[in-house]
Amino acid sequence: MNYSKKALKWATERSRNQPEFHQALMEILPTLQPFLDEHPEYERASILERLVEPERQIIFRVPWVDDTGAVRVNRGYRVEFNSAIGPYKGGLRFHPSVCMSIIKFLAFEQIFKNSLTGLPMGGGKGGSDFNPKGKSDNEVMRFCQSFMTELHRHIGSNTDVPAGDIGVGGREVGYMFGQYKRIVNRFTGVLTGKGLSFGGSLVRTEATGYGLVYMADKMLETLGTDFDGKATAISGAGNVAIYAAEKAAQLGARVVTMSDSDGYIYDPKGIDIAAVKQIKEQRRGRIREYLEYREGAQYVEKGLVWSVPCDVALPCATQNEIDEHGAALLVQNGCAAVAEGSNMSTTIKAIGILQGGGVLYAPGKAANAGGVAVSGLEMAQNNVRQTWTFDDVDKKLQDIMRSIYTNISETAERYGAKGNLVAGANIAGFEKVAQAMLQQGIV
Ligand code: NDP
Ligand code: 2IT
Repeated sequence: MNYSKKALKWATERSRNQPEFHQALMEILPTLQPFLDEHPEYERASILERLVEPERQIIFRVPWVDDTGAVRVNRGYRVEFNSAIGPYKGGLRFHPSVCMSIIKFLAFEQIFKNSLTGLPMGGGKGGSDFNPKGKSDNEVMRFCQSFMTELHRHIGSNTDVPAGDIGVGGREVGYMFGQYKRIVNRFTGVLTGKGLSFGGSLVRTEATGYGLVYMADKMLETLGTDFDGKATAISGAGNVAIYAAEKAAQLGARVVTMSDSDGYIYDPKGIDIAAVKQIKEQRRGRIREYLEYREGAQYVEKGLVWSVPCDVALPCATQNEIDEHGAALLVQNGCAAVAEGSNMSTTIKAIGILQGGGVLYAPGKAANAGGVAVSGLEMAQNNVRQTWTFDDVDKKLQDIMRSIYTNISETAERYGAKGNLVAGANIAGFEKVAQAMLQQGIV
């Protein structure tokens, strides 16, 4: 049995009942084998066994009081997975599905993603099974304060720097930052995605979605085309989906779908993004309300976005949102490129169907790295107490996304997997982290 298979078996056996984490291991470890064949020193140093074991996993109680005066209890998590190349860095997810398996898969992916950005950031992720939906601002504030009352002792601007993810945006980061500052009596860049008046970076709000489209644009370029006139299917209607839609439309795409967990909208004329922003960012409403804004649009309750024919697909909601059925539909309908805004959007079998069906496919750890990349730029600005302009940051984001694309496609080719951006991203992300771990000794 080769080294990556041995390590996969070992890691799977010691993390029972963690299907999402297993899926991430299965997607990543086997693709590293060609690199490991060239570098036997990594097996001698048990790098994979160390890589798949988080440096630290924190689970804590989060008690809070709701608006009726009832005491509620949620569970908080932070997985500090790997700090070989920088402080732990990664978002916080507030969603009822959150459990250790999901946080571990996200933190594990984050190690590779952060490495690909070229910035000095290790991998981490956290969150809670708290459901922000239907909660008042005051309830969200009290929850965030309680969450940070415990989390604060584990994080720091040179230790671990959280940010947003599903259910955590500017409002939540603001409440958590306020509580952190109050407890430690220090104003530091301990979180990213902060408000612009207290250390946030321009472009951080847009970064994941914009970066995703910059990456997809490079993919289309290698296929000899561009976004102009392309029917683009987007899932989700949150932070990543909205700014992916905005940038795709700016590049001439016709964004035909967006969705939330209730259903999707189809607008053949191209989605009115200002309307979606008003529904989601202002009203915190449901995507079905789009019908109030546009005639000729349709709403499909519980429908599958991927059943709408498209040239480009940008999944921006959650893990495993493209399964075998969805992938088969995309191939059938002649979709040319899929770039993942969400983390692990596609099941392993579905990835095989896309790649086998001639669809150019970029995994989330490369395609959605723009968010954490601009988080890294926010940390840099906080460290030098400066604020860069929108254009400065946007330009840096474009450069980073382009260099990630070049790096992963060249790496794939170098290891005999031309066009396989999964292998390219995994090997390129791993290379730097593994080298750092080796040089730092047995830690
Ligand atoms: P938001 O909370 O802003 O939006 C999430 C969107 O996805 C909502 O429309 C939500 O619908 C939908 N969604 C979430 N969970 C489910 C589910 N289980 N089933 C169906 N729909 C669902 O989150 P983000 O936009 O920030 O994150 C979206 C994805 O992008 C996640 O996978 C995240 O990990 C990834 N990502 C985010 C980054 C960031 O900077 N924010 C950076 C890199 C990746 P509903 O409102 O009905 O729940
Ligand atoms: O998945 C991700 O990369 C994020 N949620 C963003 C992490 C960050 O630290 O900005």
